[in-house]
Amino acid sequence: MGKKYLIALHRGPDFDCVTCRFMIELAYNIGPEDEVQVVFVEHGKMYESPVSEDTTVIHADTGGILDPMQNCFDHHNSGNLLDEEISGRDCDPSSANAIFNAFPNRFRHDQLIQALVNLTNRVDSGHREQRENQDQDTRNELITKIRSINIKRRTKFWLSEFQDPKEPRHIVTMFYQLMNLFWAGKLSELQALDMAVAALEAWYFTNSTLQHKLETLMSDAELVENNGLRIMILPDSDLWPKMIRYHIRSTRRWRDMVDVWVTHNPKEKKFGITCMSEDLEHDLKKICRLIKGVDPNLTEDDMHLESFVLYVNETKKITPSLIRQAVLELGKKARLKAGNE
Ligand SMILES: [Mn+2]
Repeated sequence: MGKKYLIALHRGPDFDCVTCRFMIELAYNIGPEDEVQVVFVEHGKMYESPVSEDTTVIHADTGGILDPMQNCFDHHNSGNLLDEEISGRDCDPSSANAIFNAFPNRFRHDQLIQALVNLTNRVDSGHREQRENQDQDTRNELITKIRSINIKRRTKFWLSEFQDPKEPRHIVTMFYQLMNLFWAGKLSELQALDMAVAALEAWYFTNSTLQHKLETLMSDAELVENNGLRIMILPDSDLWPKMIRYHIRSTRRWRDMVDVWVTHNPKEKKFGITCMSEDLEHDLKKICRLIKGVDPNLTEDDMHLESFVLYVNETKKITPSLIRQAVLELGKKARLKAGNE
């Protein structure tokens, strides 16, 4: 049998509430068999109504108390009379940050959650400016989109429009648009919150799976050092080269380790090559010339540059070993150039 939870947040929820609601699910290991009820209370207040004995009541971003043992996570913890040292000390920048610190085993090594909490810390204090600076067109477009949604449908179903958010900051924008609809009386605050939480779930679960896939791919990669140029040849995969590039760039361990990397997608018969250096375009053009040098019959269609990745079609002549040879050649040329200067 599932467990019962009641999560109390403050009226007119902000993005901190969204992040807390999402992180509570991870921290308390809440599954689909469990029952979760979300209630909104006046700013700073506790939920006072009686609940059944088997219900765990969790307060986040309201209640004035920061006490993980009591399931209370409010960074505005000046009301915590039981613990005067805590109220005197610097408060957490957000309640999400307080939850993060309260569950080190769950969150400490989770880079995605760390990034989400950092974002929440920034927007929780500055979301007003963010709201004002939004591009009016994007805003209207989104509002029209949301209006066209049948709000009577079940949350996760009508979320399909937002199910593939690329980054949590897009969800921040989306959430405040939804809150504008709430203030205009077109959406309940629970609907706005649920949509944003579902979007966060989509972002988190897609990316944690992807992150795992990428890490596996990287650990199986071949790293060749040629005259100081570090080349990473990744195993065959159908992962999007742009995604791999983004992952390498945003992971320090990889970023400091690789200069050039090569992917091969045997299904689409395509190679992806990119450089991590600052002189990226120059380097990629050099690779273009090198590959053309090996196969002069190569046409424009066989090779194109897109979003910092050079794509090369696999043909009878353009084989994995040819690409390898061309990329290793780059190491030699780089050394020569350095020697001349
Ligand atoms: Mn708040």
